[in-house]
Amino acid sequence: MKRLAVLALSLMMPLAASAGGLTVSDAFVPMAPPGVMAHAAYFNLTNDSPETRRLIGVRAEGYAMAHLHRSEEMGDVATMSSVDAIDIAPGQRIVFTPGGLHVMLMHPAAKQAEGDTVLLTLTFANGETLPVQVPVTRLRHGS
Ligand SMILES: [Cu+2]
Repeated sequence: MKRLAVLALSLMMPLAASAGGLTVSDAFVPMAPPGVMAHAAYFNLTNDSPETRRLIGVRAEGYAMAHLHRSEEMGDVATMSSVDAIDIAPGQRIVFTPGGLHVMLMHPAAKQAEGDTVLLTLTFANGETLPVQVPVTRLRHGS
């Protein structure tokens, strides 16, 4: 039984994508609640290169818009603001997580189902792009 559990876990592990010393791992997109036209993508972004890299934007296939956002709580009120750029120092890992940094996905062309993937393309100030296939998961994963 233990072996089966390990196999199931490895099948669920999201694939990592990397380019030029930048690696995206543990990426997931919780499904949008019914009737909601926006949801978010989360992942870890690690810089193993010797230079600071600057994330300046993101595209998402199948969505009219995708933006870098940061959630903040002001007392009882949760707010989001857009983020123009994120610097990732050599050796640094930036964590996109519920309640913090996230990629806002707006106006999907089609409803997502669990097991679908969303192609995100991260764009950097030096012109580099990093494509990553992000699995769609059940609501509230990790939150
Ligand atoms: Cu947002």
